[in-house]
Amino acid sequence: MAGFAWLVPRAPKGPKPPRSRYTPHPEQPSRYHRTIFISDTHLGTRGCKAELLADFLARNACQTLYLVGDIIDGWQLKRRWHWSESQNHVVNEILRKVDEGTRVILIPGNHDEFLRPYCGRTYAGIEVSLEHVHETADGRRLLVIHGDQFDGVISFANWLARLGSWAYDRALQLNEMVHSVRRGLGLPYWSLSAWLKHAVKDAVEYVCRFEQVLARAAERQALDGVVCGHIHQAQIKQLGKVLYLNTGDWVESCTALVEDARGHLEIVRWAACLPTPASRGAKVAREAAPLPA
Ligand SMILES: [Mn+2]
Repeated sequence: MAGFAWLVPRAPKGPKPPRSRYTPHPEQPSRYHRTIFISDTHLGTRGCKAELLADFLARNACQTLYLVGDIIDGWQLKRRWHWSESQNHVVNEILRKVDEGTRVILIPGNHDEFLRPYCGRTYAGIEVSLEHVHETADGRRLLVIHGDQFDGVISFANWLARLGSWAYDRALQLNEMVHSVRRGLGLPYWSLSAWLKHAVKDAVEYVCRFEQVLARAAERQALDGVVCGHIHQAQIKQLGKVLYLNTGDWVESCTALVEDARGHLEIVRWAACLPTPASRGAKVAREAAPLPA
């Protein structure tokens, strides 16, 4: 055994790291769902709202948890990896669910496509699957898939899906610069922001086409609906015969899709669910009576 001493973690030297505000082991979850779907958590990035996500996972129990892609950001791994204590809590909460009997299914996305070769295997009790058909309590069959597979079909401007608000802000600054340079050269005004508005219109069109293409994929398999992520826009809507459901993300909106015991599906916006410090006592008391699983 002596040869494996390096496997045993050593106690860290120096001062203890500051404790985070998140309590890793609350008494018990206060909300019960049949199924929880989350996606686009982007663990490994600064943008990941890990503290809120760990809190959501700790307080919400379920029979089945679907992790619908872009859970770990492997692209970020190649650049600057960011891993915080809160992100450890997220992993711990997922593993705790496995230990407590929750079925956890991970469907890799494009940012965690390094997991795709492992589809069909189970790691630490987490099933890895390219896509999955989920049957709701009321018998509807839903295709669960990340959604990036169709980026090639939605051929135009798929880079726009990644155009974050920061890029837009930079572009507006750039617009000012372009304007003053052009003025110095005696050229007429050309608005980059107007061009960007056009691009945003394209982005809206991209979202529309994404929804249509995903709905068609479910229809082709004669399914009742599709659950996806990828575009960071939580949504439930009927598109023809198909129910389109998008889980949203944990970078901006902090949303999850949940199914109750009767098969009713809804979007939870966790940041909006959190009590303000003043109302915390009352809110916790109300949540103490658990719903039937
Ligand atoms: Mn994605």
